[in-house]
Amino acid sequence: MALHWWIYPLLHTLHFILTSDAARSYPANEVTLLDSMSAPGDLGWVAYPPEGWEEISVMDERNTPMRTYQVCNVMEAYQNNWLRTSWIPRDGAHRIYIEIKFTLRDCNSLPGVPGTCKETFNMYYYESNNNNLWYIKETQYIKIDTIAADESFTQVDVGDRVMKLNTEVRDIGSLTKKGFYLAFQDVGACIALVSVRVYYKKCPLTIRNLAEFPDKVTEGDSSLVEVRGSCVNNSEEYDVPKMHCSADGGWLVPIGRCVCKPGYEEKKDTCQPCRPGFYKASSMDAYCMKCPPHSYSYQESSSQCTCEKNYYRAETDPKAMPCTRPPTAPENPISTTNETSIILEWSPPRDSGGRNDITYNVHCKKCAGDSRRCSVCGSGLHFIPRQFGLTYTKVLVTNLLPHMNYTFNLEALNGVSELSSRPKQYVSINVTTSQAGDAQLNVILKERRSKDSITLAWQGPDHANGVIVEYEVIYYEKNQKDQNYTVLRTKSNSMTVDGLKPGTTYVFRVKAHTSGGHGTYGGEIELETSQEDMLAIGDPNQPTIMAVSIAGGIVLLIFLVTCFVISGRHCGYIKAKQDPDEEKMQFHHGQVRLPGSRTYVHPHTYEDPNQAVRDFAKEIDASCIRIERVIGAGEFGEVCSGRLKLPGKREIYVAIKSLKAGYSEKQRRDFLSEASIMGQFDNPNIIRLEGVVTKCKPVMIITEYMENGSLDSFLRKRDGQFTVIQLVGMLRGIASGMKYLSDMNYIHRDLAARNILVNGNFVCKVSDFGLSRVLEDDPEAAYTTRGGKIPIRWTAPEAIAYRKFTSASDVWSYGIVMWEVMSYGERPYWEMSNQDVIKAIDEGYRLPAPMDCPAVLHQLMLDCWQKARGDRPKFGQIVNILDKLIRNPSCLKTLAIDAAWSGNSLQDPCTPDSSAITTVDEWLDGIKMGQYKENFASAGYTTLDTVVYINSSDLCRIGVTIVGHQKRILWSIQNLHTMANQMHGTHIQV
Ligand code: ACK
Repeated sequence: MALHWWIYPLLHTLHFILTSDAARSYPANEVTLLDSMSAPGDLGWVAYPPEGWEEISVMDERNTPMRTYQVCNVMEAYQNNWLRTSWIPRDGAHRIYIEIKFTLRDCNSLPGVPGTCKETFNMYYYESNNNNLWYIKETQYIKIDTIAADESFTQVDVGDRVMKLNTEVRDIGSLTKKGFYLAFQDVGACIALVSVRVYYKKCPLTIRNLAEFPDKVTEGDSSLVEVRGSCVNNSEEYDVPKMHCSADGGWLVPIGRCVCKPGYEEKKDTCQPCRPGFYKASSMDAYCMKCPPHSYSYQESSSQCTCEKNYYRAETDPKAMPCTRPPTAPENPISTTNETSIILEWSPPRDSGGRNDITYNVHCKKCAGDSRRCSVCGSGLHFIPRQFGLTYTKVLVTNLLPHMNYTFNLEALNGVSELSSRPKQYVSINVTTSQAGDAQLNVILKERRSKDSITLAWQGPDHANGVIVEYEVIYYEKNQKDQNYTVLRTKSNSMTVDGLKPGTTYVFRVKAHTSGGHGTYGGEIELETSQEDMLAIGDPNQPTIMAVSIAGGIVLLIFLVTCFVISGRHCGYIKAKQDPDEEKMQFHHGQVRLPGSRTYVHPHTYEDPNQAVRDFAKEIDASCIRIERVIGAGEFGEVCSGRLKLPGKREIYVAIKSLKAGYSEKQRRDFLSEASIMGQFDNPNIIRLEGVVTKCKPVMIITEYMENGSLDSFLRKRDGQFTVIQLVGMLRGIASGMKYLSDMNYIHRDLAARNILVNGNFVCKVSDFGLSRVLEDDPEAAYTTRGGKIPIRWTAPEAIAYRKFTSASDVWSYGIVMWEVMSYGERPYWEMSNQDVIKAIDEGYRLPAPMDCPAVLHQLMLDCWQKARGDRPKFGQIVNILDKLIRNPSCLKTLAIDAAWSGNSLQDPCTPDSSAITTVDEWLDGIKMGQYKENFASAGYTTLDTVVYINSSDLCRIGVTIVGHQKRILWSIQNLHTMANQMHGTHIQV
């Protein structure tokens, strides 16, 4: 049939439209089975009858033919023109899509066409496993649809794009045979079938979460198909990777993922090897990381870095941790021998090897007499807290044998010591146990004589080397030892020897057997039986006991009838208390220090003040002191810092106050009175006296050195730099020192921040104990109307008014110190004159809360400033309140408002438990971490003093892995630390 006149411009237009159609590349999720536009060669389509559909080819710009089909038999009725495609393989697809592009002429626009002209055509398919059918009956086709044009056109006007190309898509589902044919039936329309594309949909290969998902043909219906992905190279499954393929070829709902193996990191859907110098230890780490210090990786894809020579990584060390090495040996070993026991102390090694898990082992060797017979000490010795794996630099060794040379080799270890083949480094201490362990008995307390018997009683040895098992008494007639002597044994410390001759002199000697061995006999004692029966009670101070020293041994005959013995020490005074403010003592003068002693002895109770100095202060040889620099000026002379090295003790830093030349005797007395007062105190929050130099000039007082000087200037220099908890920690320390002083009935009278010293650990210690200081030394002191010189701003009203100084007036001063601390060294009452301060206080005015001061602390200050001194808290109460605040810092959150007038009473600032926490379990319960009790216990953290050294890696190790829980526990440990530091000076003691 001849081509219709309208078709040529149409084909040109189509040529333009189709070849410029960028969409000739199809979406990735469509697989084309047939494309009439791009099929090479003959399409092989069949048209019948022959005068129906007609193929028209045009060339595209690449000179390849584009085939189109047209039919336009509109002038004749009863048209039935079929165009059948070639066989199209199904290719496993379940649902097939057919996209047709065509133009359709509007019947009305064709001049003279009859009413039989159509504007639709029909589309059919026929399923078949064969591709060689040459004839299909019309009735065998299944109709897909009747296709009408969205746009038909009336005239051809290509320039204005009047002609519209229609695109229609239909689909057929549930195909079962290998392939199918499509057919287009024209029943009398004017159609140009420009393009037929047959395709199906698939979910295309993709990589998601490092898993590769292969092509997946969609299902015929609309269900989702689960597809399992496989991990890309160098990755591994973290969680089974899956996705779902939807009917329209889209991937949905990715689940699971793969992760790059150790040594590889993710880059653009692949796993790339770590570069040399980098590593990735775990597949769970995101990126390769630089090798930590002292390690390297020379190769790609390293999962860890190799430690440099002589550096190691412990099994439990994280791979990100620098490689470390064993520590050097401990340093500065010191031993303090106490006959039956030795305290060994040392300093940590100079080089910790880069780790903080240092422990110490103590190896012990003993050599009897000459050093050729040596052996390992064995299990007889007791090491407290333990011999191996010590975490502190101190150990107590008990149960030593007498007459032995002990060598203790101290070794420091850390987590990589085992890995090093280098010889271990030790530091040694040699100790020889002394005769004192012999339990030699020299003291006969009483004896009773008759004509044929003598009863002896003796005092046990001062320093027994172990538990006393029994005593051995040897006796013989005077000058008859070689002929006859008798040995008797007893478990008690008295014995009656019978069967003696009347009027005869016998010689007795006693020795003790202890679990540590046999002692040697004590001195000879000669006793004579009576001529007649009589009873004689020996007077311990009379020479009825004839103690004769052997080999220079001194017979000690003092039996202190009225003395009581505390811990084996002689206690030398009896207190006769009069007024809590002023007490007088009778005392026995002896060279004693009084740790734990309950009452302070005023140096004025001594007739000879030098004796007080001798009693309470140790005389130090001036050669042991090295003065380094002047740090201040005191009333009596310079204050210097320097070092003190006493024999057998480690060198320490000290402060040295010296008495300037040309002093009067009174000045010397007053100067040294500070030492005889300070020397009576033994508390971590009281400045410690090391000793005095009185035997040469200048006279000096040596105290511990406090690196940060006095508290007021210290705080002024660090304005705003501390947390409230740290400030409360300092206040707690001061209160604890004051509690100690008040318990000893010592009244300070000049408690102020300028008289508190601060050491390097920020531990505050009360200082300034000179007798004259309030009168002379304190620049703040002013004369009162009654003539006394008093630091008005710090002093309680009753002390200013009528010199009523008590511990309660010290509490008032403590309140002022609190205010100074919380305001970082502000001057109390600012520039008000002393007179105005006295007046204001009398009228009820009290210092307002310093800036940012918690309300509870200001309340405590106000309580210290109660007018009636009995209403003020005691220092013990203040310590308890501050402890509670440290345990419950949330109580410190509410800040005080700036208005404070007296009239408040002391209240418990925070309600939670008033009982002190003493066990690890109580502590964990208290911070609501009770679920970790077992973890702590099984890791060996059974006491609070072991807990304070825990860090976050320890917590991980013992199974506290939740970061929030770690934070809570560490935060609470921080508070325990603060308390421990304030209570013990620096650390909780072993
Ligand atoms: O505020 P500071 O530095 O601390 O200046 C004074 C100065 O000497 C005069 O008393 C300082 N000072 C007194 N005793 C000691 C001590 N034990 N350790 C360190 N400094 C001290 C004080």
